[in-house]
Parts: sequence; C-alpha cells; structure tokens
Amino acid sequence: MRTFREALCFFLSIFLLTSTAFFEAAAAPGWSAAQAVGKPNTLVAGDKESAWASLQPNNGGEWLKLEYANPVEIKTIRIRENYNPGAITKVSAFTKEGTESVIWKGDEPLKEAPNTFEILADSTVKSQSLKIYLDTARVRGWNEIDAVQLVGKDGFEQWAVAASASSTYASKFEHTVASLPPVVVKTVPQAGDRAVDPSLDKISVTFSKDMITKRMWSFSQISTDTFPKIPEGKEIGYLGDNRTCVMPVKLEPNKTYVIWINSPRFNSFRDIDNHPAVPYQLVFKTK
Ligand SMILES: [Ca+2]
Repeated sequence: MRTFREALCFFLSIFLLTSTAFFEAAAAPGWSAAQAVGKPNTLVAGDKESAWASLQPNNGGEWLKLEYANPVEIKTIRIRENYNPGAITKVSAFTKEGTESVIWKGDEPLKEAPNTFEILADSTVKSQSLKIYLDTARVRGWNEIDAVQLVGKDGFEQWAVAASASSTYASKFEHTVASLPPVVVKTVPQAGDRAVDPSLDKISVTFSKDMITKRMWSFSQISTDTFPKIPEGKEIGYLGDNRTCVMPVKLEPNKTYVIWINSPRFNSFRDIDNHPAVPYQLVFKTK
C-alpha cells in the first residue's frame, strides 16, 4: 500500500507531465514554423494561427523547411494550404549529407483554399528533410501552410516533426528592437528649452531606427499660432543617416512653439518596417 507521501508524489508527477505537455503545445506561437509540424489541424480556409505564415505578405521569396522522423525515397509530397494557395515555386529535398536536390519546380496552380498541392516526385533521393520555396508576391495576401506530408516509395506516410522558415508572422509578437516602434531620441532644439535662439532656421528630429525617408513625415500642430512658419521654397527632408528629419523654419522671438512629431491623429513618421513612431510633443520657447 502506498504511503500518503508516495501517492502525493505520484499525483504531482502526473500533473507536472500533463502540464509540461500542455505547455509545449500551447507554447508554439501562432503562425510560427512549428505550426506546420504534425497532421493538418487547419481544416477550413482562412488566416489561421494553427498554420505557418511569413512575416510579410506579398514580399517575394520565402521558404519553409520541414524535418521528418524517417528517411524515405520520395514518392509524393502533399502540401496542405489553408490560405491563398498558388505561391509555391519549388520544392527540394536534402540528403543525409546535406545535398539539396530539386524535386519539383514551376508555378503552382491557383486554387481555392483549403487546398492540397500534391507533387508526384518519383525521386530516388532518400530524404527526411524538405524545403518549400514560395514567391509570396505571386498570390496576394498571406500564403499559409498548415501541414506537409511526405510519402515514401514503400507507401510510408509521415508528417513533419520539426520546421523552420525564412520568416514568420509570429515574430510580430516578439518584443525586439525590430518589432517595436521607433521613438524620438533627439531634437534640436530640445523639448523644454525656454531660451532658443530665434535665428535658428531649422528644427531637426532624430529617431531610434532607420526610417522611410521618401516624403514620409508628420509634423502637426495643436494650433496655428504655436506652429512655426516654413519659409517659402524650403522643403522638409531627411539627412543621409536615414534617421534625422529636418524642417526649415522661420521663428519669432519670445514665442512658445508646439509641434507634434507624429500625433494621435497623424503618423507618417514610420520605420522601414512600417511601424509608426511613438508620438512626441516638442515644446520650446524662443528668447
Ligand atoms: Ca498546422
């Protein structure tokens, strides 16, 4: 007969085992490469987090690489697509030594989702590693893959056990310098300065990241009389560092100026990944 302590340990270990398994299943972030592992679980058409999606849609070349438990001579590959099929351009297989050989190449036929794109390989290549190439600019929207089946010449069917990708929409939710918006790191003059030289002929703002520089800015006002005049013929523009935007101004003495650099309403200051900069209010006063 078990002692109470043994029984408690037994129940605790069962609990820990189940919670670990649950954690692993739940831990694969939505749209990550890991969502293409295992059997299909995205049976209806649409943008679903139980399938892999690249970070950007319509961005050109992307790939999804899948690993399988058992090497086989490839007979058939079945690619389950749940959203905007038709972007696959090539499928290759890797040998144990790492040599990549093309199994199929071409323009995937355009079909309605959900779709199974079936490739009859008839290949003597023995492999447990596939790479699917897409041209995401070919079919509008995200081109999502739910699962990929590898069928051997011996009839053995398997789903992927691991996956990686050129990019994933899951990284949208990671907190990295790349995923978070740019902020203002410097202005000339500085916010709060009460003794700005009125002969200053430009206001410059520097952001924390590389920005979209081509006519993308948003200096806005809270009232006409607190916004500086821009001299005729002068233009706003970025410096060569791609981070500093300069606005030519004509200031008046003894006056308070208020300038939104992006605002709750306008947000054309954007980094190269199209994240709008966090709004910043620049307030200063001239001598
Ligand atoms: Ca899936």
